[in-house]
Amino acid sequence: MAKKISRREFIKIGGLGLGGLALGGGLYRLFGGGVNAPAAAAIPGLTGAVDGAATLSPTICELCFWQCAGWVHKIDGKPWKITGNLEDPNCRGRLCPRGTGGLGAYLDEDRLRTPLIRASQRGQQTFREATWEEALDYTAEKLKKIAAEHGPECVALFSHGSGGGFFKHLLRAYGSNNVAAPSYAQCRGPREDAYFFTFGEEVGSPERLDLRNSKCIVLIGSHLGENMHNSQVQEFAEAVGNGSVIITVDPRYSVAASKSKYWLPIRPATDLALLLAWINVIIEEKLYDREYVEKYTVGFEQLQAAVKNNTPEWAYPITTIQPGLIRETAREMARHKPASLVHPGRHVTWYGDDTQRVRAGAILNALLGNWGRRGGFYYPNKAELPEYPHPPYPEPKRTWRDAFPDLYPGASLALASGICDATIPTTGGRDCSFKGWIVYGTNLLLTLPQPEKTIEAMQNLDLLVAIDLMPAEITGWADVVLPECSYLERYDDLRLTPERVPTIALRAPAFEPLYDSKPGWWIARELGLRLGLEAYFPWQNIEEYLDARLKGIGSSLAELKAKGLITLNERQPLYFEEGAEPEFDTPSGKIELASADLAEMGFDAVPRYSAHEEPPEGFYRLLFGRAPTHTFARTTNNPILVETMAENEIWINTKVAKIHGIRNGEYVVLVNQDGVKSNKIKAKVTERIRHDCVYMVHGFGRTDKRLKRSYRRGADDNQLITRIKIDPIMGGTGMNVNFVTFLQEQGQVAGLP
Ligand SMILES: Nc1nc2c(c(=O)[nH]1)N[C@H]1C(S)=C(S)[C@@H](COP(=O)(O)OP(=O)(O)OC[C@H]3O[C@@H](n4cnc5c(=O)[nH]c(N)nc54)[C@H](O)[C@@H]3O)O[C@H]1N2
Ligand SMILES: Nc1nc2c(c(=O)[nH]1)N[C@H]1C(S)=C(S)[C@@H](COP(=O)(O)OP(=O)(O)OC[C@H]3O[C@@H](n4cnc5c(=O)[nH]c(N)nc54)[C@H](O)[C@@H]3O)O[C@H]1N2
Ligand code: SF4
Ligand SMILES: [Mo]
Repeated sequence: MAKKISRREFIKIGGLGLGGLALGGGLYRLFGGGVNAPAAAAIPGLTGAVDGAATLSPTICELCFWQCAGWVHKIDGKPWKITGNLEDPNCRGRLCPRGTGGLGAYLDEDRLRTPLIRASQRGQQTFREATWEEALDYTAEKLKKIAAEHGPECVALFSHGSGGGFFKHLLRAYGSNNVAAPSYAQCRGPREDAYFFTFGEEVGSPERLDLRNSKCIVLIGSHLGENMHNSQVQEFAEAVGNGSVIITVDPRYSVAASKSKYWLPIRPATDLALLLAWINVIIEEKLYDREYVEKYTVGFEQLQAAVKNNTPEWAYPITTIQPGLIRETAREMARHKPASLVHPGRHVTWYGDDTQRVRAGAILNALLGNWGRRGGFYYPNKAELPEYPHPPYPEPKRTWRDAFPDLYPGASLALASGICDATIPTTGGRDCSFKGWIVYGTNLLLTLPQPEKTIEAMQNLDLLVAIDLMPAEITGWADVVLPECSYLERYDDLRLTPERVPTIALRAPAFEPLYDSKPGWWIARELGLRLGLEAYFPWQNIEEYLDARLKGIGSSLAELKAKGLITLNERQPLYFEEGAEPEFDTPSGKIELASADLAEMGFDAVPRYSAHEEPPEGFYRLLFGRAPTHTFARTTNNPILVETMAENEIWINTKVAKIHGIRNGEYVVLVNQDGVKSNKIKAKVTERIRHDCVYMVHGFGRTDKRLKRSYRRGADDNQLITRIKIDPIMGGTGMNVNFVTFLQEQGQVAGLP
């Protein structure tokens, strides 16, 4: 699809200018050593609380992917604390609880300590300790063999996190472009594609939402405050403080719902019906931004005709939301337009029709006229650095796409789940093209649905390398485990953040790597050298690499080490200016209320509701989400953060608990529709959730014994996700389609005959 290329082109960020930068020193001695710190380093927490020499080094938090810039404080060389960088738009000087507990990632004594090589068959956890020489030689030999026998395209990279960029570079130099991440097909993929089909642009991360100026915010799921993405939560809090109207649609009374004027406890899986009813009201009552719609959009008549019958009365029995409330909330949204925003969501892979559901929200946003408007979606700036020069990458002979020529035409990135499928020789007759997996900072057994399938795929591999910090479940299945040092012990590539205020930020090591762990950039380069790819790694060390990139814009590593972050000067307007004639990267050049791209691919140009399967009698839909002080399973063993929450709970409606004879605080075992059982999990009996679903926080119920603090604490949602609904447009895996009931001690299904 030609448009896909132009999207990629669009995302490649244009030029930038920079000025007014002065070089600073290295680390600062704030006490006892003559303070010479610029304003950015004047951390409030340091005001006289301790004696002794404090030094600061710049970091970028790796506890999640919001990538907040901060400072690591040491007293006499020992870790003290981490604080946010005041100049950083992602954190505005304040880290979230996870980032504040980041020292735990460094201090965790359960960390991987040395390279490991498998000593028996996969599935049995027998490894021998190896030297780096041995482990890297072993890996490189296997990679060479796969390239010679099957072609380099048969190796895929799964990656999540900053260091993944170096492995992506390695893989592309080696000859494969199969780079996947669960953060696409298991997370925000449908959203990016839905917005692309509508506005010709993705939403991106951090999301380009002008929340702080919004007068009305609609959250579909999106449990902000539990989903702790830093500046977004701060802006949401500002909006709440300013009296903005919050409308939260969630079967669960989330933290966000508790801050809302309207909580719509919708029947799970029916949001598309509600969105269509809202569109219907806004069109029928002529509440949309008429001038905006006329000037910037196409497909209005088609949309109007398509939603004609989607009245609030139609939506009521589907969603259980009263028609009066649907009308009232639609009018409320319209009253505040264009500073009225339907949040596009982030983790949106719920029911398999996710691209269309998110698109309905995008259409609503277009009707409210908020794209390019204050309080809606702003236009992010540009942040760019020249690449370190390297030879062009070889052209891969095949990609993951060749295994799926007929499916998921809207996918803009490789599907982690698709690569998994194409590794199993028999899956749906897909070409078994994958022989090697390099897995960087992603714990596939907890984050790819249908873990049995992931295991089957891994059993078909010639090589599985895991580069991780912790003995995560995935490392137990690897042939080679390469221990990366924590983010506090390494440099990484620079953070380029466009947003309202464009910035470039640095992560520098605050400590020497503990044990025999190494930074990702070093591991990738050493593998590159062993594969004969030295032309792609011409730099001797990371300092040289970073300095060269920064010199390209007149800055330097020394400057970034001193400041942590630089702000770029070149700006573009955040909102449409008066009389602007913006071009949208869609087939029509306008915002597409009816999508020509989707129609051409054979999908509905305007989203249409169809019903999803409901839980059988005695079963409840399993929903899952986030807790403020943990990130997935990344942090569940973190010695600081475990103090805040050591296990998860299963939220059960009071009436349901009564039917099953479950008391608050007692342990239950969940069993899903396919008979798969969970680890025991504490019941949270509450009115805060509907009767037809249950809810847990993802990331618990760890199964690797080496994780001493988290082993078998709480339950793992992923284990129970044995069924998925795949989005036909882009291949996202809808995971909220599993149903569970409760087992009592004797192994009987509670409440059932
Ligand atoms: N603290 C913390 N913050 C995080 C993360 C973390 O691990 N920890 N992870 C980050 C990442 S990668 C992501 S993608 C985001 C995810 O965070 P979000 O994008 O906010 O994820 P959701 O899946 O929308 O949120 C789950 C909410 O959706 C509700 N829900 C479930 N099913 C339905 C439904 O059918 N309809 C409606 N209306 N609501 C439903 C649940 O009850 C729950 O409240 O969080 C980010 N922020
Ligand atoms: N069942 C279920 N599945 C899900 C979700 C869910 O809520 N439930 N959420 C989905 C979402 S929104 C997303 S974004 C994806 C995320 O899924 P993944 O990409 O798998 O992300 P994480 O769980 O963060 O991966 C964590 C791994 O990174 C390792 N790690 C931590 N720090 C470092 C480091 O500095 N270096 C290296 N090399 N490794 C490190 C951890 O030890 C762990 O093994 O999962 C998706 N899948
Ligand atoms: S939001 Fe929190 S965990 Fe994520 S990068 Fe920022 S401080 Fe770290
Ligand atoms: Mo995500």
